[in-house]
Parts: sequence; C-alpha cells; structure tokens
Amino acid sequence: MSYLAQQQQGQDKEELKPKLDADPAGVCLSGGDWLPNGNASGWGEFISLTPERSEKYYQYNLQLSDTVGAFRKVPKTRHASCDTHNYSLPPFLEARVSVVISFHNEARSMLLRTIVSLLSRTPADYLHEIVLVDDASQDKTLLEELRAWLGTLGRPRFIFLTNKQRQGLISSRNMGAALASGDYILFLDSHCEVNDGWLEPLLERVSHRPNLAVSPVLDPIDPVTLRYQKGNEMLRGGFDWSLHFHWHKRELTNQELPETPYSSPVFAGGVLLMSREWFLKLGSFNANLKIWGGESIELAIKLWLCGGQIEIVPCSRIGHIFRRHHAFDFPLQYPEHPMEQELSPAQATYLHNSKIIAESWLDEYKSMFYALKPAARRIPLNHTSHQLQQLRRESRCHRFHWYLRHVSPELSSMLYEFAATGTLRNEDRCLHHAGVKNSRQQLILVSCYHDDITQWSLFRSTGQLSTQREFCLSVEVPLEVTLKPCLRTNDTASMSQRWHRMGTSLVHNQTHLCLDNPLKGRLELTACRWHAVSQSFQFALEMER
Ligand code: LR7
Ligand code: MN
Repeated sequence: MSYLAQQQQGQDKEELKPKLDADPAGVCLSGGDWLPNGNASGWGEFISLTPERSEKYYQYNLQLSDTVGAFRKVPKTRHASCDTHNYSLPPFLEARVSVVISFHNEARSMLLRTIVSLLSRTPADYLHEIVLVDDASQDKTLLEELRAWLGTLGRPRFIFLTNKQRQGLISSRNMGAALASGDYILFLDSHCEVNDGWLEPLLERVSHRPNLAVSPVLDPIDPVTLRYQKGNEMLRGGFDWSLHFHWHKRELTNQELPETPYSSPVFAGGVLLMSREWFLKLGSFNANLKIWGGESIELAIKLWLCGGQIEIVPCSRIGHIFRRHHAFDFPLQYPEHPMEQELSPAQATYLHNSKIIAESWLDEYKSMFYALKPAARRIPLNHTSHQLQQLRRESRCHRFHWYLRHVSPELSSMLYEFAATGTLRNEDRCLHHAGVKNSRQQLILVSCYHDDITQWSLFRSTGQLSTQREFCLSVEVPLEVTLKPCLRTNDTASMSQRWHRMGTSLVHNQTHLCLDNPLKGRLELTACRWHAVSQSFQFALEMER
C-alpha cells in the first residue's frame, strides 16, 4: 500500500481512488483527492505556484504543468505480464529505499508532481526517505514551503538541503547520498513521474545480487504536451569512443521476452537504483566531475570493472521530460583560458568530465578518446586521482580491455571496423564538413581544435571514408572531390567512394590519384608524389595494420 493510501486507511477504498477529471493534456486523468482541501487540481493552499516565467526558462510547458494537477493518472506502459508476476521482495527492513533528487530552477508544479508520484506509487514500507537538494535555485522560498507541508506527513522522512552556491547535479547527488540512510539509493531527476509498480521489479532483482545496479525503462514525457508515452524496452545503454551516450538495439535470445530484465553496459540515462553501501564503496559519483554530464557513464564503467553488473528492468517504468535544450547556464570553467573562446561553457564542462573518465578508466584506449576529441588535450585537470587508484587496487578492478571483451562488444567492434579514425589533418588544418551551402556539401580546412570538428573513419572492409557513417568522401566526374551520402558497397557507384592508405597519402582506388590540398583550402585529386606535404593527411588515430 502506498504511503498516502496508508494515511487514509480505514476509509472506503473507493474513496481513495483519485477523482477522474478530463485532463487538459487530453491523454491523462487528474486526481489527487487526498491533497489538502481535496483540491482536484492538486495545489490547494499548501504551496503556491511558480511565478510566471518564459517557457525558455524551463524548456517545457509551464502553464500546462501548473494545470494538470500534482497527481495525474499515467498510462500503463509496461507489459501486461508484469502486473500478474508475483514479485519476491526482500523484508522491508532490509530494503529501505532513499530517493535523492537534486534540482536547479525546477518549476514548483513539476517538482511537486515528481514527489507526489513517488508518494502515491511506492509501497510505503519500502520508501524510507526522500532527500531534496536545492542546487542554488533562484526560487528561494520553495524548499521552506515544501518543508512546511511535507514535514507534517511523518513518513517517509524528508531531508532538505540547500546549496548556497551552485554545485551542479553531480556533487549535489553525492551530498544527498552521503546523508541518506536507506539500504538502497535511487537517483531521480526533478521532472519525473514514477509509474505504477515501478519499485517492486527493481527490488526483486537487486535483493538477490548485492552488486547489481538496476535502471527502469524510461518513458518519455513530451515537454510541450506533457503526454506520457511508452518508452522502448528493446534498447541497451552504451557509449562511443568520444564518450557520448548511445542506445543500442537489443536482440532477444530464445528464452527472453521483451519484459525480461537484461544486462546493459551503462544505465538508462541517469536513473539507477543500487545498494547505498556499494555506491559509497565505489567512491560515489566521481567528485571531480563538474555540474552536469558523464557521471552515470563513469559510475557504470567502474561498477562493471570492480565486480558489479547493470541491468535494465522493463517491468519498472519511470516517466521523464526529455528537454531539447539545457534549461540552465553552465558556470565558466576556465575563465581567461584561450580554450574558452573555442568552446561554450557547456562544451568545456562536458569535455572536462569526459577527459576525467578517459584518464581514470580507459587505460591505453584513452588514445581513442583523444583522437576523436582533440580539444580535450588542452583541458586542464587540477586534481589528483589517488583515491581512484586506491579503489582500483583494493577492489581489484579489471582493466578497460575486460570491459571491451565482456561488457560492450559494440565498443570493441568500433575498434576493429576502422583502419583509421578521428580528425583528418593536413599540415596545421583539419578537414571539416561545414554543412550545406547552395545545395552542395561544404568541405573546408579549419583549426583542428574546433569543438565539433568533423570525425572521419576509414573503414577497413569497404575503403569508405565517412563522417558518422552518413556522408562519404567521393569523387565525381571531372575529378571533383565531394561529400555524398554513403552508398552500399554492392552498388557499383560506390567504387567512387573507395580509398586506401599509402604512407600518409590517401589514394583514390578507381583513379589511383591522391587527395591533395595544393591551394590551402580546396581539395583536389592529383598524381601521387612521394612526401608531398599537400598530399599528407594524418588521422588522429591510425590502427595497427
Ligand atoms: O547544476 C545543476 N544542478 C542540478 O541539480 C544542473 C542540473 N541539476 C538537476 C536538474 O534540475 C535535473 O533534475 O539535475 C537533473 C538533471 O538535469 P537535466 O534534467 O537538466 O538534464 P538531463 O535530463 O539531460 O539529465 C541527464 O543527464 C544528466 C547528466 O549529468 C544526469 O545523468 C541525469 O540524471 C540525466 N537524466 C536522465 O537520464 C533522465 C532520466 C532520469 C530519470 C528518471
Ligand atoms: Mn532531466
């Protein structure tokens, strides 16, 4: 029974059901008759709404958020068999869950809906506490107002923390985890709605395997219509060599059903539940990571390497508003550093965090990362990694090649697929795809430290030289070097897209001519000349042949 239902024990069960009103979003039903004053819109007197602000401030529909109610029904998105499964749960005294939510400038109605969904859809015995960390939001009275209301509920325990100065979500979550006292810890964004029965499937998995960490399947909530949609349970999390998160398709084995829990190289985004002790033993989120980004990839790598596993559990569903843009500023990381002129503060922060992951865990494979993100070389790191080295030693963590072999075949296949990859340099400039102009793809040579400098890959098997597998360097009659969509290799026209290496030259297979940059800026095909500087093109990373 949920906490709120328990509060009203003794009342007629029928009465506990939320009143069903048509919902402005047109898809869900709102309720919330347990809220103060029985106010169905759910706000009542206990908390005032956020003052009007532009949509841009939140990057979602604030007006709708304020009107759909603190509680609303959400569609059932998990497989029907999840409802009939009898979950074998650990005794609740051994499985108390602490939920940690850090927020920066979240709309009141949104944060409240997140909390209310937890209170109403979590078995009360297992919901030990909710830790709310206000990461220096502009709204200075929200936490006090929440304390005044939530503090009166008695159970679960609430812990309120306010950062006077912005710490970022990574430190804030660490602080929350350090104060928490449950057996398990769950990190949640501040604009989520947990779906019915979200916790039981997760607890069932972790209670049998103490080193397992689990994620639910994320259901997307549309930032404009607030429509709660069904997320995809056929995807596992992963990342590429530039340390960007990606989803990979999951294939079902004979015994597997779509709703069967499955292992994953990384978490489903940033939402995860694991033993609090195990989280602390792993050193929490790497405290050198700043503000936003990378922390869940870092935790995933160290967890696998140091004896843990990760699973995604499709019977557990949590809705999350996926915003299209950041809703907050990134503090300048390197004021006065020349790099700051080339990278935005958000890019510099993300690159800084990625560099820490590469330096901490990738071992000799970190050269793959630097090949794809040359700008990371210039990011200063001013901290020591003693603690991490100690963790690696004491927990006898595997080296990164173990992760490649046993956890992420996708990442290792990227290694063998390419003969060379990364930026493509000619003298002091790099070949860059600058978009389309007058319906032609623009190929130019620019500074190699440009943050989104094009990454090229020369495929071993096909000889195609492509940007993200999308566009291939091609030669058109009469000998014009262009970018064209990559053709399938069974298409004879794809012959015009094949290249091979001769020393540092790039030779076009069909014509036996070399890629050349004779006029500093315009690519041509000319007769190959041994050691010609204008024909020398170096990839950031050349694989062994
Ligand atoms: O300085 C900040 N301080 C904060 O407390 C910046 C942000 N935050 C809060 C913010 O209010 C929000 O609650 O941190 C949370 C995440 O920030 P978002 O929602 O603006 O970004 P996001 O949705 O892209 O976050 C994803 O990436 C983050 C990288 O650090 C974290 O891993 C988030 O957990 C991750 N979110 C998800 O993957 C969605 C699923 C979480 C759930 C449910
Ligand atoms: Mn989010």
